[in-house]
Amino acid sequence: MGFPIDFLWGGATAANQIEGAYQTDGKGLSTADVVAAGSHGVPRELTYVVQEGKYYPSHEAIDFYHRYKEDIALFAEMGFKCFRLSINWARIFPRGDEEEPNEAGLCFYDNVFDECLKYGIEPVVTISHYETPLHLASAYGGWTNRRMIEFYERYCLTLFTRYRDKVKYWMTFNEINVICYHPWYAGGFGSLEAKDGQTEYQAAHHQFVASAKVVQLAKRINPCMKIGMMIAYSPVYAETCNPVEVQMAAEAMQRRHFYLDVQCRGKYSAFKLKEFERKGITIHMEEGDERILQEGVVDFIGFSYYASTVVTTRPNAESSSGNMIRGGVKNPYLEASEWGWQMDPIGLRIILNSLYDRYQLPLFVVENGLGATDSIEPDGTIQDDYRINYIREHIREMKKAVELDGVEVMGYTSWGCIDLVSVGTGEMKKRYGFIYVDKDNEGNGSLKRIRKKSFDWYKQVIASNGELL
Ligand code: BGP
Repeated sequence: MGFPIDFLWGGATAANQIEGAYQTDGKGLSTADVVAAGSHGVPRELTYVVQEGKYYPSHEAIDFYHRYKEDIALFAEMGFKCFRLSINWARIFPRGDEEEPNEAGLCFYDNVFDECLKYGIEPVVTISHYETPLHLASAYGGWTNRRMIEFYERYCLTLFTRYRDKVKYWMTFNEINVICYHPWYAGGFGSLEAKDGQTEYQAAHHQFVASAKVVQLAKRINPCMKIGMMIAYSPVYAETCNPVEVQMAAEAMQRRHFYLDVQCRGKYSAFKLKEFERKGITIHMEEGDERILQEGVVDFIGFSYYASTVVTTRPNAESSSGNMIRGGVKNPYLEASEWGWQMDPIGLRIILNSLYDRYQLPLFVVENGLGATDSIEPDGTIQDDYRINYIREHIREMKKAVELDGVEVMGYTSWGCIDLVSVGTGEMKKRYGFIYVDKDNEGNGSLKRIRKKSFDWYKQVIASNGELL
């Protein structure tokens, strides 16, 4: 009973949200470096170049680049078994299309991985997490261009060879399904928001092929490597038992399953091909692409889960502000976070089951957490019971999926284990961490790290392998 003995407990981050040092040691600009901060209700601005006088949160972030030793020591103190981080592509290939990598960038991640391994922390690496070298976006149109496959392969060849004996777990693209909603983040083209259409799906196809190719590449370099996909996945409920709404909800789930089908089963789903036909979308495939997709299926499914959504047929129904895969209406049975995300721990059990039923692959909850405002008490402590409650309830439901339903879950990494920059708003105020970072939305603060109440709580969760919640 309980979680497997080798369950990967830990925390998750992404390079552009923590590292800072955006031009240090030869790093090139990335697509994340030209997105200025917004705030709750105020959208972020994509400026395409760095503009004087604008505030770009990725430029300093929480300065993990210079403080990784201190931060990893804190993760070790919590007993982390793994640490999910991403590699900033523009540190390794500053423009993206060079033949040779930047040695200083490679050294930085050598140091980070060595620091993790020193404490027995397994690095779990996202190869592309919402950033692309800016040059690849401006000169090639990002993932709309098929040449991205070759640049990505070269980048991966460099990583797999260099970190052959340091990194076992990799994920090819963060939230691959987000490319159709936020193409700049996920694909280095277009704008911050978009409707799914021809351009987005063609870009997704290039990512599918790139991902499948590097799954095989990794196995050639080190057969022990485990390569996963990563998707933003959450349940969509019908507001009533009206079959029309139930069908709407099923179609919303199909929009997610399409990405999983390609990366886990190795082919395009029938429902998607029909949809493309109806919409006049044609995916340009080259000879051999279908075979590549079939031969490059992933070893595990990583996914992010924060909140569920509800669909309705009611016209003018009040919408909920949702999350990255947004939309939907208010769920009267759930409470929403300060940022309007409808918190739904049982939803986690539901999706663990639906994913496992459908693919029978090991599942990795690589993002889950509560973005909330924290305040420092007069005695210097941070009493984040709301965060403890959120994570506790989600772990409880994950435990049921393991114990009662027999779902194979390999790990859990809470999102933003240390406070970091929010993707959606660019804020620091939307905090997820067990560790507080002294920095505000305008970029002021000492960057000092402070353990929150949740720090000790999570430590005990890990020490008891999820028994003491
Ligand atoms: C996911 C991203 C993460 C992270 C998280 C929280 O979609 O993969 O990078 O940021 O969402 O979102 P936000 O930062 O908007 O609160």
